[in-house]
Amino acid sequence: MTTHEFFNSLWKDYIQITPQAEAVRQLFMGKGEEVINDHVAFRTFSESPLNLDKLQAVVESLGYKASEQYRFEQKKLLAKSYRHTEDEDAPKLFISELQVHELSQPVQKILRNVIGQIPADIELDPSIFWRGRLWEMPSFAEYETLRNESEYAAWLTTIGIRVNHFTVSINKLKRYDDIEQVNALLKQSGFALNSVGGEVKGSPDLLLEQSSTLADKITLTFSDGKVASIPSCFYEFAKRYPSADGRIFQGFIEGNADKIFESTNAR
Ligand code: OOG
Ligand code: NI
Repeated sequence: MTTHEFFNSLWKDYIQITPQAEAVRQLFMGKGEEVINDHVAFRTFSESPLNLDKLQAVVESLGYKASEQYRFEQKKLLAKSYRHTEDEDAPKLFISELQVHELSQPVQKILRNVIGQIPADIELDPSIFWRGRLWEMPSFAEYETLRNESEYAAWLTTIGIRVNHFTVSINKLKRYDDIEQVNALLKQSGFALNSVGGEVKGSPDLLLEQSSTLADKITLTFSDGKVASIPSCFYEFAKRYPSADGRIFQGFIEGNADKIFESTNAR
């Protein structure tokens, strides 16, 4: 599978549950811009047949190589970023993993039931990223238990292993080269932004500025029959700056990422 085919399949899956993403793309195209994506992100469970190491093997088969590791103590996450070894223009990947053993006993019990439904010998190929949820929906009470402790656990349990955001590269836009301008355009067009810690995360000094929309909502039926509207996925915008050696910074910033995760919080 080529990277082009990979991202096409991800995009198709993503816009099915995130209609705002196609609307954002159309908005920029209507302004004469070409939308080039900087990175996409995935989330997964530790101690599962789909843990970070397993997903890493899949992205390696696509030509990606791990570049950096990140830790989010409060959110109980580990994450790694990946860059393509040959195609410099291929979007980067950011994969995070929930550290199941660090959560409370009641939450671990719910998650171990979910993880137990994933076949141990599940076929690991790139379609793992758009096969959807591979387990039954939790009950609404279980969802609330997860959410009270970890919004990430609640999101991952209901949405599954699939791309949770694409990211417009502001560097590649012709007219909108300032993140404030991008945010103003989005707000004028009716998109709600994630304002956790301010609408702009990061700074030129940190070599990375980011903003994101609030996730769309989808209506799902829980295992007890309860129907509720819950967060799906969002769109991100990133502007990168050159570091001292003159090269554009290609990493991620923990303090920024910590807030971007909250774009899928249920409100
Ligand atoms: C990933 C959040 C981090 C970034 O660019 O720092 C991130 C997520 O929400 O799963 O995307
Ligand atoms: Ni991101």
